Amino acid sequence: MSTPDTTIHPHPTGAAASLASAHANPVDPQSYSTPGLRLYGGWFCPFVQRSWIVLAEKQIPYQYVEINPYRKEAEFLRLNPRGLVPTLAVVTTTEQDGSGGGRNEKEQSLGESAVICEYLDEQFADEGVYGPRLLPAESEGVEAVFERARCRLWINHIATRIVPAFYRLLQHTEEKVYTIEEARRELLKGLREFAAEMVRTGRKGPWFLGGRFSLVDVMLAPWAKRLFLIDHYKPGGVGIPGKGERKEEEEGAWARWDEWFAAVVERESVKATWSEEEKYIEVYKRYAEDTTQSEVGQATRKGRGLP
Ligand SMILES: N[C@@H](CCC(=O)N[C@@H](CS)C(=O)NCC(=O)O)C(=O)O
Repeated sequence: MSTPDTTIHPHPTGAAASLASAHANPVDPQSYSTPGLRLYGGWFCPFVQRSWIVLAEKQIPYQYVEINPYRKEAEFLRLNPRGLVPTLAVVTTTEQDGSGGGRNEKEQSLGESAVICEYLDEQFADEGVYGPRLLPAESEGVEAVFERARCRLWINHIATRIVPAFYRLLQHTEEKVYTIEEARRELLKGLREFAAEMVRTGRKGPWFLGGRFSLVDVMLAPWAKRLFLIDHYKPGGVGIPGKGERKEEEEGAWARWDEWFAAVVERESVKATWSEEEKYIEVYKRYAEDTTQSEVGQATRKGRGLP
């Protein structure tokens, strides 16, 4: 069936095009002690960008395969019956019993961006090779275990407060039972609460954990990068108050938001996984006009939880 979604621009552009072409070839799992990875992605998709950022951050070997998830092709559905990107195919190899060096290959797959990101951080944990862990690890001590739980709490805040509010505002039309102001207030509240948590901990450094970049930053970065679409399409835009327009009690949180946002848009892995801005404007028109048939779009329209 042809929908506004099946005809979208077919491949990444800009920096993301260079990154995709640098990762066009399959990884030979025989040559690694770690699994061989294939990321099925869509250049436009913020959930995909999360996984792509983690692969880039940790310099993990992988193959990038661009697909249109709205077409639900058979090979893709075989890997992920839910038919959503990101989907990560994972090839592991094991020694063949009693043979002279032969290896067996096994392919499995994972969906769900947050699950994929945690899997990558745990599987590629050697800090000497893959850099700092993106979630505090048990080996860092008892404080780190608590910090990891706090990270998950705020990853949950992003998933349940910020991301749904982003789509409610972007898909707002005159026919909705809620007003654009209500949608805007909801998104601003989610962002402000996130920033207020960073103020509360009082850490130096731009990231959620202060000096250390983490999965919390990764989880929100793709929607932070896409806020400009709301400014482009919706009257009044996101409405983050500018300096001098802020209520006194909110000044600290918005200043902290500015600091986090400035750092996130300059992060190499975020820039490297980003296509040309005009292409996002084009591809998100169907959200702004509320004609998308995507699962996210339909769930938002029906007031249900996101897929
Ligand atoms: N909860 C999923 C959501 C993934 C998702 O909705 N991806 C969209 C693209 S942005 C998709 O594959 N849509 C296909 C469809 O709606 O049919 C995740 O975090 O990975």
